[in-house]
Amino acid sequence: MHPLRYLWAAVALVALVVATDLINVLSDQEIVDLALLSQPERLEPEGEFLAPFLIERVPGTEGNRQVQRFILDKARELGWFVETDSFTQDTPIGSIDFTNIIVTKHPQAPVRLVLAAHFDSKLFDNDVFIGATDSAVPCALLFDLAFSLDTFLDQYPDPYLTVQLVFFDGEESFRDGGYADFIWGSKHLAAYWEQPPLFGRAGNTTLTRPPLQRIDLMVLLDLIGAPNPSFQDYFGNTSGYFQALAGLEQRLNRLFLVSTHRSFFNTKTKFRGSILDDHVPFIQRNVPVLHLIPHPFPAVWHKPSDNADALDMLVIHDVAVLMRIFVASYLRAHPAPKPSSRAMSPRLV
Ligand code: 1BN
Ligand code: ZN
Repeated sequence: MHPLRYLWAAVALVALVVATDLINVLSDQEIVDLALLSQPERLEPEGEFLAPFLIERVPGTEGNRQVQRFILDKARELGWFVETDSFTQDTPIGSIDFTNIIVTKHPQAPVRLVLAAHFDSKLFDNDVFIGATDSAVPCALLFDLAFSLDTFLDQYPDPYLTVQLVFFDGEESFRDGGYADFIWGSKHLAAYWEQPPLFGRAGNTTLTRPPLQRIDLMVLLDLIGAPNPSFQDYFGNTSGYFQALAGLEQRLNRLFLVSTHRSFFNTKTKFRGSILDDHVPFIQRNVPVLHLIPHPFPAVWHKPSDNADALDMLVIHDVAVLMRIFVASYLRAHPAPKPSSRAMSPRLV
């Protein structure tokens, strides 16, 4: 066998082990209990989590600032730790202020499972663009996840791993000017997070490491909410998590806890090609990424018709339940590492 084949076989084996671990870590009863936490009305177009995002929210406009205030208010209501990353940049339409918002359950936990989406909407010169799937629904799903799982997360008062939400600003280009005019917020945050925190640079603990190195996995949600999504296995190093999502979806189906009864995950073929999005600056810095964006994109993509009428509430509900079960399984499967006997043994002189 060619040596590369051994490598691929090893990668596939690791993916299988990761997937099996995550799929089975919760009991049926725990899955049922978590699924029953759903309050689908909060994710409806008039609902508490979605309605505030269904407005034009182009960076630097009042609509964008209104959505920022909503995210900050909701995060404080949750009682999670809130940070902002604000900066100004020259863009093809002039100098624009951007703000990324980061919301963390347990900021002292050394390692983070990041769930991310962009809250800005694309500038249309002669039309109204709401971007219901792009990315109002993904942002609402982040809040649904945080509110519904908060009590579960309280069971880990001093955890090793915590949940961190990232709301990116400026994902959309203003004038389609290539990479320079695109993903303004994520480029800034990834570069900022390469630096160690300003406080406590002395010492070398996980808390003084650059935030980028504290990310265990970044799950980026985009273009979700239209009927019949088909998520693809985009990256070999997170394929195990992709397979785990597909396996958890099957368990939910068997337990009659999802309503669409057809898989959202293409587990048959590996995706060829690349999709540019907010994950790129993080991938470039070796952060493992799971990209939850359907391919093909929704038919309404970057059209004025990407509004509340484009949404399939059953799909949104099913994705919400699946994300909740995935995150709970992920936390359960990643307890704090036991100190190794090497680290515990007295230093030999
Ligand atoms: C996704 C949603 N994207 C923008 N809105 C990223 C993208 C832009 C993907 C252009 C492909 C082409
Ligand atoms: Zn878009």
